[in-house]
Amino acid sequence: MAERNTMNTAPHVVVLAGGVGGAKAADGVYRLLPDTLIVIVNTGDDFEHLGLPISPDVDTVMYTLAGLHHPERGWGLAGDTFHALEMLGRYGAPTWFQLGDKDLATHILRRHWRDEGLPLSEITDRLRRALGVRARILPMSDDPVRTVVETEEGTLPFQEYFVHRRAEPRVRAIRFQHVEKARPAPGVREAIQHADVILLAPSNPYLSIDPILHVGDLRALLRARRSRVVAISPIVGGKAIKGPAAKLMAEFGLTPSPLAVAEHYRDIVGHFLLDTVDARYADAIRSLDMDVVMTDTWMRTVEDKERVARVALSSVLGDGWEKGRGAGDE
Ligand code: FO1
Repeated sequence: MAERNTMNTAPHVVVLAGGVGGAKAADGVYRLLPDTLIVIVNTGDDFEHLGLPISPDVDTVMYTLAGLHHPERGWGLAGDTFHALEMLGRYGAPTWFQLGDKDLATHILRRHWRDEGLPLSEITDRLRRALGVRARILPMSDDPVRTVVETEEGTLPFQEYFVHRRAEPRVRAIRFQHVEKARPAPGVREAIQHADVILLAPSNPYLSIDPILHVGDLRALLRARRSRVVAISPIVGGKAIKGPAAKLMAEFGLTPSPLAVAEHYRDIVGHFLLDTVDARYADAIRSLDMDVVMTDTWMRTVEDKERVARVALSSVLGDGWEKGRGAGDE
């Protein structure tokens, strides 16, 4: 059942996001609620490369909300060039991680501010404000958490596995180094505690959302707010929308399906947004005590993103929230 919405003000929405899929879902909400959205972003993918601190998912979300993202790749900046990368290659430096010329400015400034002692959350806030992004973007933690992937070919740091090795090695396990010491970044716990809706973006559950859930007591906080949490399936028609989620599920001995995603989230999610092509899973997901809503979840256009966001928010708030009065007032 959707929550009764008796709010007269814009709902406060938190999106838990990884990279490109997370950015798309956040962008849909941003277009509806630019001033009350808070995006909590995975930083397990962060790494230091050529001396620069790279936060790929934070940047992907930030560039997307700023309307600056590369439209096809999803990561990096539209219209960027790679002259610096070419020069690095001439020096024999590694070029497998494609840092664009404009993108480099972000990493250079982040390096500068890190060296001055600023935490990632403060740096991210400065960057997003400078780019005109009205929503808050919170890294999950200011403490370093590093995703490492145990593969049949040995242990690989996340970007080695994901970008350099194109997610090809078979995965045995995923670990989040240092997560036991990581504290949620300022504002993260409060955002989850006070949100009217918490949206789990269709990001990779194992590589992008799990790192966030492992920080401090965040999973327990979400469990306590389960009736406010809605997840969008990243698996549609047996395939991942993007990236290796379906391949990973198979390697973990699971059938890639929205049901496997729902089972993974069963303790924290009360509402599940299922693609219409996967309607046959609706009853099984309902039996996990989740409310199921169906729509076309493929987000190709701005209109798609807005529509998916609207359906997700309505699943928790009920219809009518956009008019500033809730279904419960009628
Ligand atoms: N992804 C790639 O597949 N290849 C790249 O060369 C690459 C460079 C890159 C540079 C900056 C940035 O912010 C992201 C970049 N990504 C690249 C994306 C990124 O590494 C992954 O998509 C995420 O970590 C997974 O969410």
